Amino acid sequence: MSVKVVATVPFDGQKPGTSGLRKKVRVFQQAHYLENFVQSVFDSLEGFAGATLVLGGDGRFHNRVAIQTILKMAAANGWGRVMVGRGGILSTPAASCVIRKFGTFGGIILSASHNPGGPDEDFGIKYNIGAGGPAPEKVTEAIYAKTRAIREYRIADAPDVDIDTLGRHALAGMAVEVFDPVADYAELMEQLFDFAAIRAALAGGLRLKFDAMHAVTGPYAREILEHRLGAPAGTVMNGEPKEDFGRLHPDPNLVHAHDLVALMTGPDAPDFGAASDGDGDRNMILGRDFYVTPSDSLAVLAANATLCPGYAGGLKGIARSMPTSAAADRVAEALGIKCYETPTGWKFFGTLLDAGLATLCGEESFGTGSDHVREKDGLWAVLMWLNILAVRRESVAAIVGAHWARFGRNVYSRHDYEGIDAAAANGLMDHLRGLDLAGRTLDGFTVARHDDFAYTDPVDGSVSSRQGVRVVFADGSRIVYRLSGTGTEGATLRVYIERFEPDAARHHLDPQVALADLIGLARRLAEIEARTGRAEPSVIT
Ligand code: VG1
Ligand code: CO
Repeated sequence: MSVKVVATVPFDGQKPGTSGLRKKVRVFQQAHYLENFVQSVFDSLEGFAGATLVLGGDGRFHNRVAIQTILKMAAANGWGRVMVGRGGILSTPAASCVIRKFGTFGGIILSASHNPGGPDEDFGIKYNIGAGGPAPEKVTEAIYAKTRAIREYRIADAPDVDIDTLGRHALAGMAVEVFDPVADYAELMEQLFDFAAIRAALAGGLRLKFDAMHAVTGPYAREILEHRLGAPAGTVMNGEPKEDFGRLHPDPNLVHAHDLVALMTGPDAPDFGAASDGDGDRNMILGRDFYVTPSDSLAVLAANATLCPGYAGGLKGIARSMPTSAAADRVAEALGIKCYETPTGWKFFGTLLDAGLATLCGEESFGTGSDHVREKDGLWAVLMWLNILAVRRESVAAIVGAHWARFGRNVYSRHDYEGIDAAAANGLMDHLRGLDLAGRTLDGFTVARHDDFAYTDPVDGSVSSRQGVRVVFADGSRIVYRLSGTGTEGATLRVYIERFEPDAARHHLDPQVALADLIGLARRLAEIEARTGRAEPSVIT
């Protein structure tokens, strides 16, 4: 094999964020940029000689180019085999599934998830460990340290591999196995959920629509929903993965999934609607003219999990990210199990899942999942909802309404201020940290606690600090502020507002109305308009 050793110098800012390294495509297109990062990943790992790596991405612009580069670098660095999803396609949860099923050393996922794609948009890369989950912070820190010291990388001098033909190919002495990215994942879903019951419900008139947003879940949803479950052709909309996601913003929320939302709120709406993001790990759940917040979705899934064959034995525990509402905590309490509170990002759930402390996990950012893989999983959540609908034979709104009536409602909203000036955003966070709020009463709310969330992992003892400023009031209401770690332009401020409402007569109020006083307080406390120039958030979920 002919290996080139290429001299290079470090790039600034190759620090993985909430979920891998995300930058503009143009940044990744610079000579040596991707190579530096990939070599740094390999240099931070030990013992992979001859081992297998899983590789794939969400199909966005630059995916194919990056895959060829990574294959040649893997060969030159001594990997034994790389398993590549056909066409370079592999959803994030399917990558986790395949890493676990075949016991591979790890995997590389190419995605900027919910960020737009195309030559002027975003690209991303992240490394997943052998357990199938995102690299924990100690690994991402080691990778970052390598990026700052890198002097050379290794790459095979070989022609491109045909990644569109299934089967085994040779690349400079390494095996490249092109596999069907859907089959193993679909098989796992069949083990967890009652496909016969869902099929019967669909045949009996349950109508659904799934918006793949021209991203990676199209082929998965068609195979599972239309072929295996018998939903009519056309159930999956925007089902062709496109390099620019058809110029859509592949973020399944009320703003960006507007076609689906219009359908679900229009005349003759289906019973159930759902959407997923760029790389297939997020989900949005809708009923007929009804939006299920991700925090509520986690709680409802937890309360109904035993209706699904894969969870019939009950849950070991639940885990949620700190900004996620406490709705799941109430279910955990009723079930007599623990609810863990972690920092934002799926990488923090891995140790809890591996140790058997939690079965279900969720984030307010449209992420839900379980111990079946080590990533959040969009289609999994859709199937779990379908399984529950098939058994309960009630509408989405009725199921959520009954849930609130039993547990009370954690009224919740997130306000995002996207693309604001980074220095202003950091100044705002410093201002919030510096306030002296404990014990004070603001607009009638008494502050019980004011801190910057820090987390000690109960399994491995690792500590993560500065994970979000919390202002918690005596009645349990709270405001949380943090800056996004997935954006590529300026900064994004996220404000999370929550209040517990036990009174069923008030459960059907619009959260923006029910939370209006806290929303106003949140803006004033952080001086959002004065510091960012924004009077209103860009996205409300
Ligand atoms: C956001 C979400 C976080 C999620 C992360 C990755 O991070 O808030 O909950 O885990 O995206 O999701 P941030 O740092 O921008 O708030 V995905 O689907 O983009 O991989
Ligand atoms: Co995603």
